[in-house]
Amino acid sequence: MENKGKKIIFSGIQPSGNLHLGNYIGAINQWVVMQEESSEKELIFCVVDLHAITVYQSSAVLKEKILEVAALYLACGIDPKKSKIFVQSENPDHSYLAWIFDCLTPMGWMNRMTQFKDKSAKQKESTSVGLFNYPALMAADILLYDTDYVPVGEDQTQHVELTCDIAARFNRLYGENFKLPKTIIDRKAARIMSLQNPLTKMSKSDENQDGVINLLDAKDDIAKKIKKAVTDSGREIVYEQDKPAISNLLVIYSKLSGREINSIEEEYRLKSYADFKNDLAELMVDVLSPVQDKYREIRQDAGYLGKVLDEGREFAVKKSSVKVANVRRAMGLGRI
Ligand code: AQP
Repeated sequence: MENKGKKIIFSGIQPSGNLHLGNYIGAINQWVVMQEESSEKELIFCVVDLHAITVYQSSAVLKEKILEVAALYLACGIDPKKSKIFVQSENPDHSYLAWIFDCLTPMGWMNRMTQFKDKSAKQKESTSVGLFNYPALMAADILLYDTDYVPVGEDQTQHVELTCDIAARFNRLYGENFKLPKTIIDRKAARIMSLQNPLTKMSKSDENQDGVINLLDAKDDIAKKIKKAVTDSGREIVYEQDKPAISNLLVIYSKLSGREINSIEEEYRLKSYADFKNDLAELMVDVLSPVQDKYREIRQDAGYLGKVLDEGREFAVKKSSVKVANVRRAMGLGRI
């Protein structure tokens, strides 16, 4: 294999809406750190559009969001010389292997997935079979590339555990074909919460967009959203369990500035919420402005983005086609 000895890292984000501060702090920023840490890794970042359609997406919007997400990966610092970026649906091996995993996965395993319970509760009658089967597609994404590590937020660990169960079951039934991946969870990585309801996570699909800072939000919108952010009773700017709103803002401040929370608490000990919020809005604009400038530059050069995604797809297909051929051979599928 080309990258013998290199550890493979795979992750992705759904183009199901606007990328937000949670995706940046909880995912992309960590990918960039990993990318810069060492060259002994092969990093693969996918725009997981097949996952996005587990919930209805308008075709015109989806088309645009796919390019937006890919361009934002680059604008946030993913370097195509060091990492691969591709669009999931451009490699049909993902859905091919997902079907095989659907057939291999007992309903009971899927029934245990808490994310399905949460998301289907919101979708009600329109909940799709695809949303239920989502973890089988995620298992295919990961296992196609002999992934060693999957950097994810805590909400995704159950899916990676299921991926290992599916891989182990396949290996038991048909022989060793899949490597069992591990999750990388940065314990210090925060779960960024909605600015309007600090008990729910910041989410693309949140109906109340005042609670969500999008990476491409205009300067004034950022300032307005921070100003409107709910706060807790009392006036102290401290990180405490019974102060979820101000704690969330402190975590965001800390993640964007690289400073420890207690040093921020100390700085604002005698200051007001308004002072703190003004400074946080300014910090956010300082961090997001260069990302937005870079994003605009990338979108103006469609040829460059196309080339990055073509190269990513070629890399992905080359690797996954070998895996799928082995799987077909192992299972007796077709005339291979
Ligand atoms: N609020 C968050 N805080 C920290 N990390 C987050 N992630 C998402 N939201 C937060 C991390 O981003 C990665 C990609 O997530 P995704 O877009 O594939 O799926 P999601 O977690 O379902 O994201 P959303 O925004 O909530 O999308 P919708 O509303 O479409 O369901 C993951 O690593 C995730 O942990």
